[in-house]
Amino acid sequence: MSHLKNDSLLRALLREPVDVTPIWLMRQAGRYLPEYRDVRRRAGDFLTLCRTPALACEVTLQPVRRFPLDAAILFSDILVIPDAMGLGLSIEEQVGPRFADPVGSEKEIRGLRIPDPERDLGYVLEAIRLAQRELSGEVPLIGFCGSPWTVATYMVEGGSSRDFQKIKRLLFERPELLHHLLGVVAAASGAYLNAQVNAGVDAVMIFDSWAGALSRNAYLQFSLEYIRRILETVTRAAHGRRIPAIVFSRGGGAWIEETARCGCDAIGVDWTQDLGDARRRTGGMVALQGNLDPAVLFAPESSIREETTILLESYGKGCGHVFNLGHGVLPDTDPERVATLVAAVHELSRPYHL
Ligand code: 1CP
Repeated sequence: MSHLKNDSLLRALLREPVDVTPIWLMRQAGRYLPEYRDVRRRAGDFLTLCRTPALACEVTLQPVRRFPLDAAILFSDILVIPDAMGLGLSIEEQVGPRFADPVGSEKEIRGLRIPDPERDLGYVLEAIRLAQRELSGEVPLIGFCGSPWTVATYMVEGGSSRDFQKIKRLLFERPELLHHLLGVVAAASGAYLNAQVNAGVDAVMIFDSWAGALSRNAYLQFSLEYIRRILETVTRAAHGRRIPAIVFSRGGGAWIEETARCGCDAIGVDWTQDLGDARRRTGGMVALQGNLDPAVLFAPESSIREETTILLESYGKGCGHVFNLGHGVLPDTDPERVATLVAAVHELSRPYHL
C-alpha cells in the first residue's frame, strides 16, 4: 500500500491493524539532544536553523537516527506563516517567540495577505524534499501547521501569553474582525499544508496548543470551525496514498466529540484526559494519539515501563492508537529515558494487537 518500509504510523492513524503500537514524540528534535544543540549553535539562532534546509533536514533526522521511532516530524515552527506575512518573527532563548509587528487594528488585520508557499516558505518545502530523500522510505514524515486560533494568539498578543487578554478582547469586542483574521490564517495554512503534501509529507498535523484557553462555544466558532476549513482544503490523497490528518487539541478534552467530527483522522490528546474515556467518547470515529505526561521521562526506567503499561491498558486492545506524549519533550529530559520509552512501547504493546 505504500512506499514505506515502516508504515505503522499511517496504519494506526487510519485505524488499520498493526503488530505493535507506533510511537513518535512531539518535540522529538530539540534541546534535550546534544546533537541538536550542536547544529543549533552552528546555525546561530533558531530561525536560521529553520530557514536553512540542510540544517532543518539534519535535525529532523536526528531523533530517528538515535531511536527506533515510527515517524519523523518536519523541523520548523507554526509561526513561520505569520512571519511570511511580514510580522517580523524572532525567537529568543528563555523568552520564546516575539513579533515586531503584531496585529490588532482594523487596518492591520484587513491588510494581511496570504503568503505564497512556494515563494515565501520555499525553505520549508526544500527541507521536506531533503528529509524525504535521506529517510528513503524508512518511516513516514509528518508535516504540520498551527491551528488558526493558536497562530492568531501569537499574532495578536505579539508572543506567548498567560491570559490572552488582547485576542480575547478582540473576540468579544470585534468578533467579525477576529473571524477575518482567522479566515486569512486558515486559507494560508491550507495552501501551506497542500504545498507540504506536494513536497512529500506522508501525514499532516494541526497543533491547537491553546484550544484550552476558550470556552466551549468560543472554541467551536473560533477554533474548530477554522481547523475544519483547513481540512476541507487539504489534499487527502497524494502519490496514490491517503494522507492522514491529526488535530492536536491541548486542553480540548471537554469537547472531543465535536473535534472528532471536524474531518480529521486522529486527535492528539493531552495528558489530562483518560485515553479509554476519550476512545469511548469518540466511538471509533478517529484514532487517538498520546498522551503520556512528558515529566514521566524524569522517572526511573521501571516507572517509565509501568506508566507505559497503564497507558496501553487505558486505550485497550485493538488498533487506532499512536503512542506519544501529551505535549512536547522537556528540554532537561535525558535521551536515555526516551530510548527506554520507545523500547517499552514496542515491547509491551504486542499483546494489545493479537
Ligand atoms: O531551539 C530553541 O530554543 C527554540 C525552541 C523551539 C523549538 C525546538 C521553538 C520556538 N520551536 C521549536 C520547534 C517546533 N515547534 C516543532 C518541531 C518539531 C518537533 O520536533 O516536534 C514544532 C512541531 C513546533 C510547533 C509549535 N511552535 C507549537 C505547537 C506545539 C506545542 O509545543 O504546543 C507552538 C505553540 C509553537 C510556538 C513556539 N515556538 C517556539 C516556542 C518555544 C514556542 C512555544 C512558546 C509558548 O509556549 O508560547
